[in-house]
Amino acid sequence: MSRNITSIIAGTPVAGASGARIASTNPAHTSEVVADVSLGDAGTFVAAAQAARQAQQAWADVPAPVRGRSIAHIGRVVEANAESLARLVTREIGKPYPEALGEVREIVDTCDFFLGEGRRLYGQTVPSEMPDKQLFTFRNPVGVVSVITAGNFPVAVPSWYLIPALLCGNAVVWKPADYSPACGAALFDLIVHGGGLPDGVLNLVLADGESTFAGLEQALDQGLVDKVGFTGSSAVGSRIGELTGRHLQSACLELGGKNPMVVTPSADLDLAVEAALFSGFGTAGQRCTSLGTVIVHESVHDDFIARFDKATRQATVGDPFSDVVYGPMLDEKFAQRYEDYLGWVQPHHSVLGSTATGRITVANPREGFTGDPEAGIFYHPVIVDGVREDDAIFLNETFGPIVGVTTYRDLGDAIRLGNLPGYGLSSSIYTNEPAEVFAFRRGISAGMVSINNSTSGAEAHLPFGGNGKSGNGSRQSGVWVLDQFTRWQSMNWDYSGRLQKAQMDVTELTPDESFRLAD
Ligand code: UN1
Repeated sequence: MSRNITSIIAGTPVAGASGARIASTNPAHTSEVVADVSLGDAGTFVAAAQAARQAQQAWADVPAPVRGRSIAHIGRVVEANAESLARLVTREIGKPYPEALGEVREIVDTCDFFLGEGRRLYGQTVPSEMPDKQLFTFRNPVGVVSVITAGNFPVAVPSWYLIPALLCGNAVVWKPADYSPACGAALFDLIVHGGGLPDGVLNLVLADGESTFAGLEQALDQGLVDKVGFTGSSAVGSRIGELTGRHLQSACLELGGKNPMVVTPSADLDLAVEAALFSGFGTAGQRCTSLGTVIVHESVHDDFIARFDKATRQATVGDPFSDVVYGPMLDEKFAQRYEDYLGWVQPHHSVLGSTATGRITVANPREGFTGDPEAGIFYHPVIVDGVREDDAIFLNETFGPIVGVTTYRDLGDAIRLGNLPGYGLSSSIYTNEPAEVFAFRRGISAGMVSINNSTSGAEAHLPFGGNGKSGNGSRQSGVWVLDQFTRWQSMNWDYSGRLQKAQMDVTELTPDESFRLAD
């Protein structure tokens, strides 16, 4: 069944399409239309920001514990709709159904965390330098938050922004990816209906990237947006950072990754191979936390690569509603970009993991494929061994089912290689040596470090985010994200009945620093 969807501003669907009309299709069966979409334009974005601006103060006036109750209800309604939302995720972006259910679970986890935060949102009472004076801190909402998200996690990652932003008393304009609009509309409905949100507190804008950017620029110029959250490529993230910087704002940026996995001589190789398979090829390698390069000690390289090759050849690829390691690419545009990355394979590399490379078709088959490869956008998994540190494939994010392998001699060099591409999102080390664990943790530039675990699969209440090309140091999730969606206000209250001047009217004690104990 296909649905018609459009932007929703102040509770009202926007009639007509000022942008294009597009069809969102199922990447596992590209002839199946999931939704007919009326895109808006830059003006739609600005109108949504105006509606948010109008609704924000009244929402901030709702007591935080009541907003927390709203989040609690959203969690329960998402849970009650988990299977139908997960089915939609699988249909619209091709994520295997058990993973899609996990993605929905991540929204529920986020709601479960923040429902209680409505009763905390703690400020502090702080002692003053002076008598009869008291100091306090308060968290204030930022105002209007614009959230622009990718479609590889079309509902979980948006919830990391939307749920805490709403809980903190902000109004929101959300622009989901243009290849996952149906998932966007479904999550929008669950949040608005489930949470009982007043009109305009959450607004949905469906638009292409360039119109969104133009709309965001206009809304910032008009003073309608106070904070931007963006998940997507490093290239677009740096444009957004530049734009928000001009308005003296710092965006919350969650960008790409070239996530390393170091496999040391003491590693349990079977465990490392299982993790490399899941983090390299799960979600067809299209997570920002997907494995980029395995950096394996030269003494275990041959053994590791033989096992990794075998496991990858045996992995089932195909219909995301059946039992597969991964399904199709998210959308044709990712397939095209992925073909470019395949062009980075050089004669000095050895290619492993499948019977062929490139698109899986009847003429270019994958052994054990489930379903009809020609119906969708499916690609062979690729392991590229013998990667060198100046190879394009080593230095750049390659969103898709491709994993590089290189070797190292001492751990310092493995850490250097892990940091070399200049990203810094996630990382992993397989070792049974505690000293190696802590040396790696200290040396690696990534915001997230896994020990004997995959680079992907972060839990929803630990700080999530990266450094370098992966982001500007902002962190999402847990209590840490509250600093993105609130601003600290400090207050001092002098009830002494006189003007007590800070630093000047402070009582001095008379310490004797020359005092020594008698021997
Ligand atoms: C992303 O790909 O943008 O840690 C986020 C993970 C998921 C989130 C990935 N929980 O792999």
